[in-house]
Amino acid sequence: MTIMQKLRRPSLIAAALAALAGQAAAEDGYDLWLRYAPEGVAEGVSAPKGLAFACEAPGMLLETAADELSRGMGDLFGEDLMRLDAPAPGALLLASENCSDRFAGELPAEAAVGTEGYVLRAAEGGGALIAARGDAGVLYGAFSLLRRIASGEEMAGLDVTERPGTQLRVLNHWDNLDRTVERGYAGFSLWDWHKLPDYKDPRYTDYARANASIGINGTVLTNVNADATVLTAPYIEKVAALAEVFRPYGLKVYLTARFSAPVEIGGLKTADPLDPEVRAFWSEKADEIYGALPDFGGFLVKANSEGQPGPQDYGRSHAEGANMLAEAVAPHGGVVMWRAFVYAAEEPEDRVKQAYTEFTPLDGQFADNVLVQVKNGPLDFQPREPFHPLFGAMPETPLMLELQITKEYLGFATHLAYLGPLWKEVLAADTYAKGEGSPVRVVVDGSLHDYPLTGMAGVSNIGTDRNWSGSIFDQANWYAFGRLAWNPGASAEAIAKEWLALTFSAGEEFQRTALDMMMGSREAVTDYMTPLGLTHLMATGHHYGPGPWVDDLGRADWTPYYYHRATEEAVGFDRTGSGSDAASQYADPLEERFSDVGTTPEELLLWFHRLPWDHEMESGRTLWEELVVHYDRGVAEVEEMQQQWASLVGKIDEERYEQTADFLAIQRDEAQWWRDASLAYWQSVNGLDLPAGAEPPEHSLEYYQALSFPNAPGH
Ligand code: BDP
Repeated sequence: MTIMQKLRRPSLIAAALAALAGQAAAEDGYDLWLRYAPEGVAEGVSAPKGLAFACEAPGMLLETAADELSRGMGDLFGEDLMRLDAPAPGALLLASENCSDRFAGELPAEAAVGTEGYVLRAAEGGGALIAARGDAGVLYGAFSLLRRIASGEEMAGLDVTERPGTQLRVLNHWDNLDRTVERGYAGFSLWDWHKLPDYKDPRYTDYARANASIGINGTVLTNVNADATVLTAPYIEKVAALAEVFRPYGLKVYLTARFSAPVEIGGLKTADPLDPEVRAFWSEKADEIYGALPDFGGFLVKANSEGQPGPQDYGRSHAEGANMLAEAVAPHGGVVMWRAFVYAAEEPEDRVKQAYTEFTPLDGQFADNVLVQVKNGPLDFQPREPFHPLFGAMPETPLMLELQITKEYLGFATHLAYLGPLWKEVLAADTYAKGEGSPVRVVVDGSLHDYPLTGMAGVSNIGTDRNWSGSIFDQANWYAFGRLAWNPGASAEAIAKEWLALTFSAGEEFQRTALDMMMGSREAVTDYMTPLGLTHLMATGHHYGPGPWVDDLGRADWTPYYYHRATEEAVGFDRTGSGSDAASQYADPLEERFSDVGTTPEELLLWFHRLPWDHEMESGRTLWEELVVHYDRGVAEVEEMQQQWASLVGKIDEERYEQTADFLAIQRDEAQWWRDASLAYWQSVNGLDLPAGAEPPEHSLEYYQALSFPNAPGH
């Protein structure tokens, strides 16, 4: 690479200047995992000798694939990738069903790659073939090739066939039209509604690239706590402008539909889904939207949950509500993602039982283009929950898995918590729906029940922060969501490794140490926040910090007390037959396993059981002593992460190093706060001394109770 070639790229200029100054180049995280750093490339791998299409008139997605390859290879090798008129030795060849008239080989079989999968194969002279049925497959294949080269894979013998494990791989933005983001810790919403449709921020393109690079093919732009305004004509124009930017990246746009929109913006007196005028409103609205953006994906709906309007306001069922919207979008090929995150306003039964109770009787009643979107656990994105019992219990209804990428309950943006292990725990959990070997993964990928539609949704952690996600390590959660939605069978560790290689391109010691930090991080959070199956102990409203003492909110099931029920004698929620019997919503042998203290995994103990403080644990310690051990371990784990990170100083750029170090210091203090406040509270209830050697809480319970954070983000 000549100096002139190097200097054509701003990132290389910065790198060159930094190298002159004897330090690693400053990076602010904007480039995510798409940095394409030359130092990541394996020895002996060289730049392809140009790029050719297998046809004369490539479609839009193929053009994007070629642009991305040019950009990526240019960064990786410092040489421009020439566009060739015809296939040539050593060059990349892009071929799909729509683009193969100059292609002598065979396209991959539809059964092997579907419409979005691809084949990558090394070709003579250092070239490669990227072949697919659909054009989107070529785009994903292009990103895959770049990812492999950038993370140091050898290219000789490259022979990969991939096909996504789910069809709808969708981000859910909880973004409001005023640009605040519900549960957002990374600044404001990216969508600058006021300047749209005339001004299209270049960042929208970067957003679309990042998603396409990890296989995400849909984005719900608006909050599930929806505002009908987004369905009015001026906003539809704005939405269409965003869709236009996203289209070349295969990213479809979806919107949340406020169920009462017919009343709020349609001038009707009712939103009853069986009312002919209401049905006409929605079908005209769908026609209007599809007129502006013909590839609109469809609607996501939160109905009759936490005060949102819904079909039950008119005595209709969730199925009747969903089917009405489904009918409106069906002629255009749209879908409805109907959320199962429901619990009744009047609290008739254990909150974690209600979604199952409401939805299982509706199995088989939903229209063909409806998916029911189910959170990973039956409560609400806690650091640990058992998997949601609806998985496996609705064989006739495509269920989508909803994960929360933003860390509402895991320390916001400052706590380092890699969520891959949490999500894998859910995907790997056996539902026993068809006997042993029926994990959530095969429900979600559709293979267990032959679902015609499949999908995974991730509640976005993206905002206007320069680094997109609020912290560098939170980018890994966006990345892992995309990679798992593409391949729910992938390992969390493999994904973390890949992300680290792409994000830092640092040496082996860095990768090993950072990987170790990531892999233990979620368990650390569970230890210092909600050990042994305790849950929902966060402070009220904003969920920042501990609030286990709160017992007097508008409704009991919003209070931490509802979930732990601690008294002088015992702690935990009895969900066995002698209690709420939530355990019975799980198939055998899980029901039995969770109903018996002796066979319930300790990590879920107090989720299913109410036990005396002196209950004997596997370790021989009492429950109380064991809780203290977990809290202390959580704090110690964060301290260890701090030391591990400190050992990496100088191995990466200063900017990302320093921010992470500062955030780890915040996390350490907050882990201590969680531990101390929790122990102070439990002691006030159980009257027990701390086990010998345990440090007393730094402050009194009253001190922790008096802390208030009126401006905590995301609320
Ligand atoms: C809870 C959030 C709330 C969301 C709700 C939901 O606290 O902001 O609106 O989930 O998923 O976790 O609808």
